Amino acid sequence: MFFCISCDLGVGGCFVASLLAMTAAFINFSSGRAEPYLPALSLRARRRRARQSHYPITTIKIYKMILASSIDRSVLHLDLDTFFVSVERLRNSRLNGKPVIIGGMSDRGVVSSCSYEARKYGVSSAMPMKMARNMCPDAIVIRGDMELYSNYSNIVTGIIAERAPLYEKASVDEHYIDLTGMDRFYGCYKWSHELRQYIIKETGLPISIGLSINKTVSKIATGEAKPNGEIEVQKEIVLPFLDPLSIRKIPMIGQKTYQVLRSMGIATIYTLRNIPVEMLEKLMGKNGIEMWKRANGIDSTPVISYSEQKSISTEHTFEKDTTDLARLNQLLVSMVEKIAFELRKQEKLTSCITVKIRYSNFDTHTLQKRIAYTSFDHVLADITKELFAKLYQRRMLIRLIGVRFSHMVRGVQQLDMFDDTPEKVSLYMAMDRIRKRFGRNAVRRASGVMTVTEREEKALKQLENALKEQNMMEERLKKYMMYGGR
Ligand code: DCP
Ligand code: MG
Repeated sequence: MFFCISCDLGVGGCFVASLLAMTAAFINFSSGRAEPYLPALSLRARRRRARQSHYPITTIKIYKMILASSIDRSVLHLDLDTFFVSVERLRNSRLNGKPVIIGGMSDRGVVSSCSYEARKYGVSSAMPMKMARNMCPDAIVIRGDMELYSNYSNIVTGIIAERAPLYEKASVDEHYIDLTGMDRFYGCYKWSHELRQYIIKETGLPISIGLSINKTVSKIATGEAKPNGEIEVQKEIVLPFLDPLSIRKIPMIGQKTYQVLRSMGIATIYTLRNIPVEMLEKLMGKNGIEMWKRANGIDSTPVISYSEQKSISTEHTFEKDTTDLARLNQLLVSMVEKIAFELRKQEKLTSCITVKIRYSNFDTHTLQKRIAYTSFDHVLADITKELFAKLYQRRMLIRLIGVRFSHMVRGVQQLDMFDDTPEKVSLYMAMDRIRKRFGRNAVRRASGVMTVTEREEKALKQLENALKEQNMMEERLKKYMMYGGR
């Protein structure tokens, strides 16, 4: 059966059709698999063409992906509904049923979370607060409390950790659980339903879940289950479930990609998955292939256990052991700056800092603290210095210091910007842009940078050490000469 792609209505509808015609590669979907079909060409010409083009290679790769993805998996995705708003409603029931917006209070702040009642007016997260207030003048605007939200986030994680065989904390309010194989003992859906009920009962927070064959489909299912619902998408109905949905529902499609695809007339997942993958590859490179796979319900990314989730750390061993507190604190700040920049680059937040000290006798001590989710230097540096002050009680010579951020989740900076001005957000963004372009040390916090005098002192010390070493060498050489090279 030949398949001719019908486009969703839209300005670029014809564009897709003409692009498809240009590629002259139609897809034979009769077997449910993508096979390049080259019409009206002799067998020889078709063979020659297949040899010249890279289509068959990509197609073979895709076959392999489809095969790999057919291994049965059960992945559960859980996402708390209007998380920050729901927590606020726990402590103030008068907010129930009302339009509520959480975020920076000033006009130049941004929306972090908003209730469904506010969403009806077009308010959405990451929207400038001024715009949100204009859209929904009756909304109750609340300054957020990241410490409180972090606590609730950790309570939910705790409940999941106690019960789930393998789970990943993806963001402050989002978890994945790998339930593969559980069906043999207990129905996956039954288990998921009971877990959801338990979370609601224990925390009072509404949460939605999606159960399916991989992370992408489960996450999309959760989105469809909201608010306060649950959906299971079994393997056989993955494509019919995805087909009518907007491409915007695919997690990796952001605003920009969405606009590009929409301008080409691609609106539904059905249309996207029926575009030849090679064309998407040409258009968007590797991302194009990834997008096509997701649209086809293919995603082999594993659920990464929380304990295996990467941490970021750095250490410094002193050339000469030290007790110089000013220097140690300075160094800690610059170490925090270095790894906090890395954190923001990865669009992550940390909720645990560990400071490590190794004394000159190699005794090693660490101290850690759980904190509210953040990625800001100024917050992290203060806590790091505080931990160091608690840890460094022995006044012995220090050989090494280290800082580590762990318990990381995906998230953006604005999460704890409630108290800060938008200027501070812009400052961070500007600093990171400069660092990305000119290197990590291009901008540094004054407290993490040595003064001219300190730098001169350091250089003098290094010179002294070098002279000492040279003198020692000369002494040894003299002795050697005296004893005739014996
Ligand atoms: N968040 C934020 N800024 C964003 C997106 C989210 O500060 N741009 C915060 C506030 C949210 C929380 O992260 O409460 C979780 O994000 P979600 O995308 O899950 O949004 P909600 O939980 O608010 O709503 P939903 O019911 O759609 O999950
Ligand atoms: Mg949520």
